[in-house]
Amino acid sequence: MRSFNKVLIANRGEIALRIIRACRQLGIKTVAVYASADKDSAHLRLADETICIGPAPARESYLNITAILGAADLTKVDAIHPGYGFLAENADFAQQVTDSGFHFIGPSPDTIRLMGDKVSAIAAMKAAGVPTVPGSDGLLGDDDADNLKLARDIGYPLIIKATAGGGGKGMRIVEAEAGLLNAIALTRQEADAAFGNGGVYLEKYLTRPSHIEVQVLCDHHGHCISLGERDCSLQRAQQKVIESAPAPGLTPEQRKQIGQSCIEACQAIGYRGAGTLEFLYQDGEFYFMEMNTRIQVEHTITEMVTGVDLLALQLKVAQGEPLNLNQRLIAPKGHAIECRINAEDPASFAPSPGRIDKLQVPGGLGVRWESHLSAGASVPPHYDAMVAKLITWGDDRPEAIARMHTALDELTITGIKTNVPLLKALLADPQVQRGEASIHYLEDTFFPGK
Ligand code: MV4
Repeated sequence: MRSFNKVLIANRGEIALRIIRACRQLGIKTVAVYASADKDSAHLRLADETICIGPAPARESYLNITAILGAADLTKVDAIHPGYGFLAENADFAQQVTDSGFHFIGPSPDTIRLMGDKVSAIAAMKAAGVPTVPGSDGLLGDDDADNLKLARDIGYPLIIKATAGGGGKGMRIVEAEAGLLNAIALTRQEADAAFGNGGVYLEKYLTRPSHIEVQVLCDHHGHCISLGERDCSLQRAQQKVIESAPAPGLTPEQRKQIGQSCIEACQAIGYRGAGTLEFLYQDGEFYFMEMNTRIQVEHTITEMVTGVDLLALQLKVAQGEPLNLNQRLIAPKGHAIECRINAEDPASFAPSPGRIDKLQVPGGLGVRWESHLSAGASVPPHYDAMVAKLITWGDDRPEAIARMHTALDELTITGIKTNVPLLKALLADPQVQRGEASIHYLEDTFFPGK
């Protein structure tokens, strides 16, 4: 079993800070790469070494594989952690990392590729016994008559999806047969233009599902555990806003059953590392949507209810350590909520970059602040708007919400605009408090007609 002496973090912001913290606690040295726009980011001060890999635009820095591998060579790291976003689910990057003699902290390139192609991901999960959405069970062919018949058998409304898409890109809802063929052609065209792959598939469209995802972790010795589930239904324009763990409204039996299905599926495909299986949940049934082969933004709420340091486990597993946690020990306790703090105008959602003037962060029992922000630092316009995560834990959902209200009231950030007003409004909403929101609730309730 190898142990890493030094790890390069190929990412920025709060997740780079999170990874550095986990490495430091394990006695692993860290190399933080950064684009020039991030030169005053607080996490750089905690890294053992820092290297500027390019100018601000992501394609010239955080997406610049040559620059990242060059930095890894220069600093003689043992492994590279991709974080989330950027190159985290890029199979070619994972391949080039291992071809260059470094460990990639994540699953194999083949697994990343398998899950990146939605049709192959669904086929693999279905074969392993995971419940999937009734649909075309594969790519649509070019025969119009076949597609019309297939659609009729599934039943309208339907949704057409790009197999190379994901995260909401390359999807089109079809209400009735008259629109089917045109919708297939359009979705193919858009997918080909966006992903270089026009493959599309069909699914029954679920009209008011929740979005529930299951966190798994698998070691290199075939041992997988599930760390429970998260509800991520509160989203706007395919961007999660507030996440909760555990998912409200599930029975212990449902919890156990879906967790077991995910473990068996991961074992069947030889999954390694941290992963998340995303489901739509409607009328008591789960339907597999896609699998994320990275650590996710909202890993934090799973950590709060299980007490497990997911980043430390991810690193240990990548070093070849056997999971010393067995499933019986994972007993989620209490309830956790995460609010994503975005640098954006609360009314228009336009990005609001700028220099942080004052920063006063909340604290107290059950309150967790995850951010690289510091007073005087700048929020560059080049990257995702999320600048911090505020997480609270309580014995139950009401207590977690009460703590979140107090924490949001304590939070002071001046110099940029943020979405805190929307977060407060959401947490004051009775349906949100009961944890009964579907994926359309936020938009339908707070931005009707948008
Ligand atoms: C769906 C769906 C309803 N029925 N598939 C959105 C992103 C990608 N994960 C797939 N998505 C959806 N797939 C079927 N058969 C609704 C969505 C969807 C969605 C899913 C989860 C969270 C937020 C969403 C927002 C809009 C649409």
